[in-house]
Amino acid sequence: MTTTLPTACPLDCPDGCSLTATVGDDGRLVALDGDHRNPFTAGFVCAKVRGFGRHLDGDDRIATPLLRTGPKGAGQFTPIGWDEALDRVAEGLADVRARHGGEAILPLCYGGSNGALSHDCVDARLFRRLGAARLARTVCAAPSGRAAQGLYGKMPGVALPDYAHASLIVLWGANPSVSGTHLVPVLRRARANGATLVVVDPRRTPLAKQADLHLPVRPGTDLPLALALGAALLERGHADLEFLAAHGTGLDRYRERARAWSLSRAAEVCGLELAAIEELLARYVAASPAVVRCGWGPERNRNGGSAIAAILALPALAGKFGVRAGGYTMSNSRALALHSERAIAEPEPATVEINMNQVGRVLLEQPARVHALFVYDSNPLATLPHQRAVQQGLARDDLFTVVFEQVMTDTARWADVVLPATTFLEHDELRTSYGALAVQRARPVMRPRGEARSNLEVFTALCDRMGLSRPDDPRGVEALTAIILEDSALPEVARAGLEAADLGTLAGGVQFVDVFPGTADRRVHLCPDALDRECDGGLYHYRELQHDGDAPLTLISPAVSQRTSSTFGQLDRRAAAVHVNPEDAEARSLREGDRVRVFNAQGEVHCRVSIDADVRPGVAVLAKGLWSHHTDNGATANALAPDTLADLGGGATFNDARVQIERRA
Ligand SMILES: Nc1nc2c(c(=O)[nH]1)N[C@H]1C(S)=C(S)[C@@H](COP(=O)(O)OP(=O)(O)OC[C@H]3O[C@@H](n4cnc5c(=O)[nH]c(N)nc54)[C@H](O)[C@@H]3O)O[C@H]1N2
Ligand SMILES: Nc1nc2c(c(=O)[nH]1)N[C@H]1C(S)=C(S)[C@@H](COP(=O)(O)OP(=O)(O)OC[C@H]3O[C@@H](n4cnc5c(=O)[nH]c(N)nc54)[C@H](O)[C@@H]3O)O[C@H]1N2
Ligand SMILES: [Mo]
Repeated sequence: MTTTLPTACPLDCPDGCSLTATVGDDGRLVALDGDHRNPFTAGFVCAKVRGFGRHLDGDDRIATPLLRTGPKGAGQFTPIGWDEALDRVAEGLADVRARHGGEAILPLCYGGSNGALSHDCVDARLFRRLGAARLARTVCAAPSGRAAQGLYGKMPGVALPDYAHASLIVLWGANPSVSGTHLVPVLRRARANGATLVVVDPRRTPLAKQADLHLPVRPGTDLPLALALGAALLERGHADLEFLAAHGTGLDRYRERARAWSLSRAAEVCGLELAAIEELLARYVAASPAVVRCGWGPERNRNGGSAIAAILALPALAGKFGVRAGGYTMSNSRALALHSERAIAEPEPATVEINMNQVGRVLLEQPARVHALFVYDSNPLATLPHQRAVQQGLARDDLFTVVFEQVMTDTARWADVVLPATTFLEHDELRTSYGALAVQRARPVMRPRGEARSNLEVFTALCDRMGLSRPDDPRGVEALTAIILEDSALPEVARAGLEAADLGTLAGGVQFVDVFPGTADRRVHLCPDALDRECDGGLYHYRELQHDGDAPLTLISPAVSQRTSSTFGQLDRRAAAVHVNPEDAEARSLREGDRVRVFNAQGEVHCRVSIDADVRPGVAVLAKGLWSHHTDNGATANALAPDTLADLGGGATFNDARVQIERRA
């Protein structure tokens, strides 16, 4: 006998699928499929989620709490009971706090694949009450979030299903074929209705191959491209001055910054054909509804914040708002945000802040700042820049490290105590997606595997053990869910859906008709002061990264279909390859499948090479989210990625990595 139950995908992806789980009487997961409750899911799911059973019940799943028995990093552990594990963690944290102060404890969590019950909930209560250091969660979406906030106050974007009505779609540094696959059939429908597709991406992605126009921009140069388009709109009389007068501010300042960028200068800096930029401009001017789907590719470099701002300014300049499917989409996370300070029940202390992108550097070079590291909802050894520093930091004998995880990740191997976590099939979750307009409640569909416990249970237990709980603290799934829903500013229709059927959806609005900027004056700010002050050299100031002769290739590390960031990396044992253009391969006498060394002053990766005409010359590609078993020396793209920061939001600059490649003997 089997039972089929509703659930919802929590993974870091714009789509927010509604799922059905078919579970056997023995608790086995028989099937996990997409259903139609969230219409955007459209009855299908990606292969990763369909195969979730291999993550749930695979060999790498952590069954019990574990205590380190061998040297750090050796992966030698002995199972212990929860009582002992919680005692050890509580004692370890209390000891560090007593000797070095609360700020010497660093919670390390990104939480992209977590909802409102497993992230920024009782975990935050614990760390705030401990007076722990605060982590700036900058590894993703920090520059784009700042830009979208500054220009539009995070106005909700064009809803992804509305793309079917567009006549021009620009995918700008977004690759929905892997990173949000439910947009793909919508694009197909739009094109069947006559829409034109343009892709701006250094790689010929699957959709770039089908596109009417592909601009293989040099990584990190979206800023000059977007500014040149903006300047040309203004200079050639294509700007919608009436719209800008009614709904915009900052035009003069924008114009002043953009005017230095002619289309031909941009062509040179961006490594593009002038004719291709002219064609993009002409198509954009002519089409309505025209929508820009801005992805996260353009933000992961030193110019990332200004680049996103310049891209998002285009629909305002060109007057593309005001019609269904006209405008832009970045993140829709603000449309159905879930958050409650009352649920945390402790104000955020003004303790020291550590930028997530520089955790390695801090652990290694300023060891006195962090004596206890508590990792959860994150796999830093696989996902943070400057991997060698992260690893050497984790190797510190004086660092007390707790890793709370579902599976034995590269990071967990360095822990002193490992705590086994439940997955979304085994715990309660409350989740909103950042693309599709859906908010969902997922209830457990099976009993936890082994001894696994949810974040909620574990952080509550730690608060109790450390004497940090208070009688009036909200506790437990029901109380916390009720408070979070009460405090979150959900539109009534979404709230009603959630209450009736665990799923609230929202129809997409028309930008500047039904939805407006969240800025104080409800206008678009083309050059907001706050961003201007934050950027070194001012907003829209382009910073060229000098190519050092020893490392002439730009290494980018985009998302791939096998993983969500590093999640599921244990399931794919195939060796990774660095992809390079035939021209760059020939210049280095590389043949398909050769063993190579990809290196720069910071680190090196030993892997295979794949010769790939879909990668533009001058660029090398090594996938995001690799684990140590994917390469010959255990290092990944993150060993080569710098821990310098983007111009806005302290964001990551993974794609500023510069490398050389040579054949290994
Ligand atoms: N399967 C899968 N899905 C995912 C994820 C995953 O890892 N795997 N990750 C999730 C997360 S955390 C996120 S943030 C989103 C990301 O979603 P996307 O933004 O769609 O994905 P990315 O791979 O980060 O980048 C998109 C594209 O940007 C290109 N790119 C790189 N540098 C530049 C540049 O300088 N300019 C331009 N124009 N393009 C550039 C890359 O070649 C890539 O094709 O996806 C989410 N969905
Ligand atoms: N080189 C390179 N690196 C990158 C990027 C890049 O473009 N290039 N992109 C960056 C981006 S966009 C992002 S978002 C980050 C993501 O980086 P991370 O936040 O580290 O994301 P994941 O690798 O998915 O790790 C999440 C971990 O949390 C665990 N987990 C899931 N649910 C729970 C739970 O309920 N409880 C507990 N305790 N654990 C749980 C999962 O098993 C998984 O190991 O990576 C960044 N890293
Ligand atoms: Mo991300």
